This record gives sequence, C-alpha cells and structure tokens, in this order.
Amino acid sequence: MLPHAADEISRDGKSLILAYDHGLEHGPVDFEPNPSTADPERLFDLATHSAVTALAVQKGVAEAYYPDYADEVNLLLKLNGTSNLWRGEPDSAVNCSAEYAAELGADAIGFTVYGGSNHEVEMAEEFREAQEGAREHDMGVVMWSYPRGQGLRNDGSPEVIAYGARLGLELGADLVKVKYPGSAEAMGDAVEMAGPTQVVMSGGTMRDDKAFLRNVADAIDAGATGLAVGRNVFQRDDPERILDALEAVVFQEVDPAEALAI
Ligand code: FBP
Repeated sequence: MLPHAADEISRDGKSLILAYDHGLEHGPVDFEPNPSTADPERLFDLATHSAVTALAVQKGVAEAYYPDYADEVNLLLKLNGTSNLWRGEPDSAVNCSAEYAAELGADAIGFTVYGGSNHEVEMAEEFREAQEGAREHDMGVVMWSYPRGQGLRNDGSPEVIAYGARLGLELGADLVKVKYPGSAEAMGDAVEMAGPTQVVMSGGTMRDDKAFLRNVADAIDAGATGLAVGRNVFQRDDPERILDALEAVVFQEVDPAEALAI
C-alpha cells in the first residue's frame, strides 16, 4: 500500500517519472543533443509510452499541452522552480499553487527543497503549504530533495543524500527524489531513512546505456521504487529504446544487459 495518493503516479508500486522542467531549470542547452525535444509535444508523446507513470512539467507547459493528453498521461505538476540565470544561494520560486495544479488536472505535485541552503527555512514553509494543499485535493506529493548551498561541502555524499531522503519523510512527501548516491548500499541507507516515503533516483546527466541501467537496477535492488529521469531519456537519439529497457529493469526487474537486448 502506497502512502497517501502516490498510487496515481505509480504502477505496481513502482514509478517512472519523466521529468521535463529542464527548459526552466537549465535552459535551452539541455535540448541541444536532441533538438526536437525543445517541443513539449515530443515529451508528451514520449510520456504515453507504457513505461512512464507520470510527466513532470511546470505550469505553463501544462496549461498549453496537457489538455490534449489528459486521457493518456498522468500529470505531476512542479510547483516551484528557478532558472539557471539565477546565481544566488540555491532557492526556488513558487510558480503555482496546489489549488491551481488540481484545477489543471494534476495527479500529483512536485516541489524542490534545498536542505542546507540559506533559504531552507522559507522553502520548508512553502513546502508545507503545497503539501497540505495537495492533501486537500487528494494529489500525491513528490519532493525533489536536493541538499545544496554554501553550508554543504559535499552535496553528493551518501550521508547528505540519506538526510535528504529523510527530509521527505519528515516533511510529508509520498515520494522523495534523490540523486543516486553512488552505490546500492548507500541507496539502501537512503531508503531506510525514508521509511514509508518511497525513494526514486534522479536520472542525472547523460551516461552510456549500460552504466545508467546498472545504476537503476542497483537502486531498485536497494529498495528504491523507480526513478524520475529527464536528460538520460530525452537527450538520446532514440528515447523510446531506453524507455523500453527502463520498463524491463524497473517493472520486471530484468537484468540491464538483457533489457538492452529486448
Ligand atoms: P535529470 O534526470 O535530467 O537530471 O532530471 C531530473 C531533475 O531533477 C529535473 O527535474 C531538474 O530539472 C534537474 O534534474 C535538476 O538538476 P540539477 O539542478 O541537479 O542540475
């Protein structure tokens, strides 16, 4: 039984969230490897792949494109986000309310919390409002838990990632999205810290098929329930092929080498 409303964006207790907030977070540079992906319609089409349990986008993209896909795609509306043009201490503007997300038909909301940033306190308070709004509208809550900021020397260390996973439980997320901490053992620690909050790994910058799928398989073995991935899918020449392989690894727990041969 999944906590709260997360089953809307999961299948058989697993999730494969296609993340597509990069146009805001990183800018057009992320579309360069595969220019057709600058068009949100390409991503909505990809999100109809049977592997994908939800598509994460910002409000403007949802308003413009989701109505045509509402029957086929589960919407995870990212409520906060900031461009890469911003150069201050990590922070994220709240661009949408939980109420408006519900009006747009969202199944779940997404929210970034930068634990350790000088803005952590405000971000946690903003998360509270979003989380309680999501509960009122029976939407799942996914926390992008990315500890970072000037107080943190190594934001990729297993200890910091496990702490980030724990923030998901403490603050009331159904799913917490963390960076892959480098090993199955470290992912197991993060999963343990999150308790009933499900842990999904973030895709990260593009890697070769085998290394990427191996990390995903290790994360699943360690108790993670899936992944939220953007660039490692849409920057490839053939995103459908990696989605086929991910479907096998995440939902059927097929060995990565075999999954690539499918
Ligand atoms: P990727 O799988 O492409 O890393 O996307 C996951 C994600 O969390 C996106 O939702 C977000 O835009 C991006 O990574 C943020 O990454 P970072 O801030 O670490 O560069």
